[in-house]
Amino acid sequence: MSFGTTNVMTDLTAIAKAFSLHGCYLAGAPYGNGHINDTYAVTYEEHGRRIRYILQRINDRVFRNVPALMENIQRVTTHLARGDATAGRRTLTIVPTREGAAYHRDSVGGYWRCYVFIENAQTYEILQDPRQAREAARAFGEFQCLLVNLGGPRLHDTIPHFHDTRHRFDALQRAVAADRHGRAAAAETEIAFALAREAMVDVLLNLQARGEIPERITHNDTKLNNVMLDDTTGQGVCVIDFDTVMPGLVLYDFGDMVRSAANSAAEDETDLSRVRMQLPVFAVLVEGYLASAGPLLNETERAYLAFAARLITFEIGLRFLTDFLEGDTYFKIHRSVHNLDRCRCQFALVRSMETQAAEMNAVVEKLTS
Ligand code: ADP
Ligand code: GN1
Ligand code: MG
Repeated sequence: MSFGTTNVMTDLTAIAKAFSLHGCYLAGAPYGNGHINDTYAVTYEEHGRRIRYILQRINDRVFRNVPALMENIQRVTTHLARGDATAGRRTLTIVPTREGAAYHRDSVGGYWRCYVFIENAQTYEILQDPRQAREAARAFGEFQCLLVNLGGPRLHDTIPHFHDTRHRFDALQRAVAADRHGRAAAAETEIAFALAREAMVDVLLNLQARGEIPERITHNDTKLNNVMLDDTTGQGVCVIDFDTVMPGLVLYDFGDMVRSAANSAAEDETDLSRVRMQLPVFAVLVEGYLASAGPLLNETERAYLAFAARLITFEIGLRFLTDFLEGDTYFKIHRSVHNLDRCRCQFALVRSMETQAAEMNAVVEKLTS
């Protein structure tokens, strides 16, 4: 499967025609900074008004069962929209194909879907203001709460073992042993950093196996750029990117908010002296998250909030490192050592959280007592 079409305009017009969109196609262009799917914004003119939509080619190398994934998303979006008059802005809305399906297959077998564009709101790659952290965390916490009473069968696991840190650690070890691209030497320091932290990987898995932390429906990809913040009020209006909404642990969701929002630098910052877990932002994240999800959490979940941030940052570092060693087949990259840079940044953040572990736990204790 190839990503990045050579003739985007022509393709997009043809793809857009498959969906139940009205009016006149005006323009379309790549949009956003996701690492997985190919996202485009398309503009239509209808009765003199310009209306935008999101068209996405779903990465079917990453998501092996797109029909199951879209079934999850249909169930989740329908549930979130129920009884909410403002749902068009507050949750993703699938635009069906002209045949009424949730996705379209193009002439080469690619999977496409269309969403209503959430206007007057945006996503951020790096936090601009601590208030954004509060709103993002509150919105993700609210999302978890709203899904507590999703009826019907268990959601599909769209990526098996997604946040199974033991599985991710073992995958790294296999990639190092195989070293199929001769890159292990370049990542010697990072590999050693990872291997020295094996003790972390089973902690949440063991708590889950002992029944101390429950499986719930979680988002599983709660980075800052997966929540839209209102341009006027700054409120977290809409959580997006539902591809990994499936059964999981709320702690991973909280942890990934910290990884992405409390980092003082970008996810791929190469000047590691700029990478730091900002304690005041962490405190605001805890506060925002507890404001919505507080009543949902049990004692153990509360006690592991700070640890979860360190664990998920470590896990995502492992994934970037593994992908680097395996020849960059998973995450989109924009330069040759991009995945290694991302890994280094995640590990620098882990280190920063290690040195601030006591302070992070003290913040949680204060805000939960
Ligand atoms: P990926 O899985 O590749 O991360 P996303 O679904 O997160 O893809 O979309 C990528 C970016 O596109 C988001 O970060 C966001 O900026 C933008 N985006 C996605 N869906 C919408 C939407 N419904 N309205 C407005 N912007 C959106
Ligand atoms: C990917 O799709 P996107 O860019 O929101 C990835 C996450 C990683 C993240 C790291 C399905 O998220 O798991 O944490 O990159 N999504 C998938 O930035 O693997
Ligand atoms: Mg995304």
